[in-house]
Amino acid sequence: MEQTIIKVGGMSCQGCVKNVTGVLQALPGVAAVDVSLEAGEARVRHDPAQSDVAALKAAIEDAGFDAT
Ligand SMILES: [Cu+2]
Repeated sequence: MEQTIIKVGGMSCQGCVKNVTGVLQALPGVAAVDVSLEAGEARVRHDPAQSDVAALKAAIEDAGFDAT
C-alpha cells in the first residue's frame, strides 16, 4: 500500500467531495480515501500495482475536476 496526496481543483462543496471520494473508492486496489475540501486535496491509500497515481488522477479528471 502506498499513500498518495493529490491536489484537487474545482471542488466547491461537500457534494464535490462526495463525487471525488466515490470515483476514487470505485478503483481497484484503493483501500482508503480522505478528501478535504478545505485543503483541496485527496489522500489515497492504494495498491499502485492495481491503481497507480496516473489512474487516480485520471479518475478525478473524468469526474470533472483538476488533479495535480
Ligand atoms: Cu460541489
